[in-house]
This record gives sequence, structure tokens and C-alpha cells, in this order.
Amino acid sequence: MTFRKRPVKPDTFLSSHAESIIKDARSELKDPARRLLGKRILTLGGIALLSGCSLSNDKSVNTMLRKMSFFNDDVQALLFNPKEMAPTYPESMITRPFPFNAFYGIDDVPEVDAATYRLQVSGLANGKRVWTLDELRALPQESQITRHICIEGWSAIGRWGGVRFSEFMKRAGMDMTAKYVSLHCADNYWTSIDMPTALHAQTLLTLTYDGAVLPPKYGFPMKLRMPTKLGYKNPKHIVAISVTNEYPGGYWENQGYNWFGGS
Ligand SMILES: Nc1nc2c(c(=O)[nH]1)N[C@H]1C(S)=C(S)[C@@H](COP(=O)(O)O)O[C@H]1N2
Ligand SMILES: [Mo]
Repeated sequence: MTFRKRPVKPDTFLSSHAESIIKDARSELKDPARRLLGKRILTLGGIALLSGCSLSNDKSVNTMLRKMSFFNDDVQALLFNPKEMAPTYPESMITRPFPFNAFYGIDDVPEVDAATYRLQVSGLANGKRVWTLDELRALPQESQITRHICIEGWSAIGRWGGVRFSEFMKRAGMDMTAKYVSLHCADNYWTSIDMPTALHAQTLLTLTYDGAVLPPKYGFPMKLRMPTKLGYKNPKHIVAISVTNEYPGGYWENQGYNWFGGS
């Protein structure tokens, strides 16, 4: 799989020099900060999210680097604290149009038929195993305006609505002491998440985008939205969810992207 250039305008929250400053600093940083940057485990966007620095000017980039060079328990805690909330934004900050991205072009977006669609639940769960779209729509809905950060170097703010994933898990009788939840998509994409992320209050099984039914390009009929994770951990067109203790990997994760992929 090779990366293709995509017609996406990066948001302006990164300094134009952020990439080169960080590149220069790489050699001076001590491990594990350097390791994280070098392997792109932490992306610019990921660093911004984790450090709370906007990285909007060179000074904030340098402040962040100073923090990183003293990489310590504080940063570790940020990385692994499942209670940390991602920032939310006002409606006026929504990025329009919201970018499309997938491992293929927009002409190849899968068409999922609403009437015949079924969400399959498998693995460590003892509740309802097959869900229709109407049944998912009948569950309590909430919405969030959060920033989506793609590892390819862009970010955008969007509004998603749907069911809190922990609520869905409860109703599906999923074993919340299991290690992983894996998510399989209509385009054969898949990813998996740790249980604390699955139970995070901002993790939503989204059915709408910006107040309307989720359009095909953004993942109809359903996308799992996790603002605490990078874009590739937010699967679109989900058709099956499995709870497991066996490490499930993922489409990009199996090609070297960090499994943790976020805060
Ligand atoms: N099913 C599926 N989900 C996916 C992907 C994909 O190729 N297929 N790409 C991921 C990546 S890398 C990104 S950045 C986001 C893009 O979502 P968007 O098109 O709503 O912006 O979807 C993620 N989820
Ligand atoms: Mo992405």
C-alpha cells in the first residue's frame, strides 16, 4: 500500500515550520521522545492534542519540544489516561466542507443499503447479536463537535451524532473486562481499540454528520467516532463489532501505524 496525495487543505493549527523544527529537534531529543517522533507514533496533530499546545506558531512548537525533551510521567499519564477529555468546539468552528479520506478515492466509497444493513456483534457478548439501523436509531442519541486529526498531517472540526458506545456495549451485553473491541467495515477496513477507549464518554457510535444522516463518504451507515484517537482509528461503514482478548490489529496498524494511535 502506498500513500497517495489527497486534495485536502490542512487546517491552520500547525505552524508552517512545525514539521521542519521538529525534524531538526529529533536528533537532540532524548528517548523515548525521539522514538515517538521518529516512528511517527506521535504525529504533529497527536502532539498538539496531547501537549495541549496549539502549535500555531514557532514559539508554541518550541515550548512543546521543550516539554517533550523532558518526556516524563506527566506525558505518559496524558498518553494513557483514559479519562482525559478531548477538546470540544463551537459550531462556528466546524470545517466546511469536511474532508473525505480513505485508503481509496471518493469514487470507490462503498454503498451500504439501509434496508438490508445489519450490524453483527460477536465474541465476548451475551446480548442482542444482530442490529438493524432502526434499532440503532432508537437508542439515546447525543452529539459532539470535536477535532478529527489525520496522521497524514491535516485536521478538521466536525459534528457527529449517535449513541454513546459504552451505552451500546451495555445493551449488547459486551464483556467490559475484555481487552479489545475490533471493528470491521464494509470496505474491508478494520481497526481495534482498547477497552478504556471503548468506554470513554466521548466515544460515539455515530449515525449522523452535522445533523443529517451520515453521508456515504463519511461512513454511512455508521462510524465510530473517538476524538481521543487519530483518524485511522475512527472506522467508517462498520458492519461487525467483536469483543476479544486476542490482539486484533488493524488495516493501517498491521502496516506499521501505532496501535495506540492517540491519547
Ligand atoms: N472503513 C474505513 N474507515 C476509515 C478509513 C478507511 O479507509 N475505511 N480511513 C480512516 C482515516 S485514515 C481517516 S483520516 C478517516 C477519514 O474520515 P472522513 O472521510 O470522514 O474524513 O476515516 C478513517 N476510517
Ligand atoms: Mo487518516
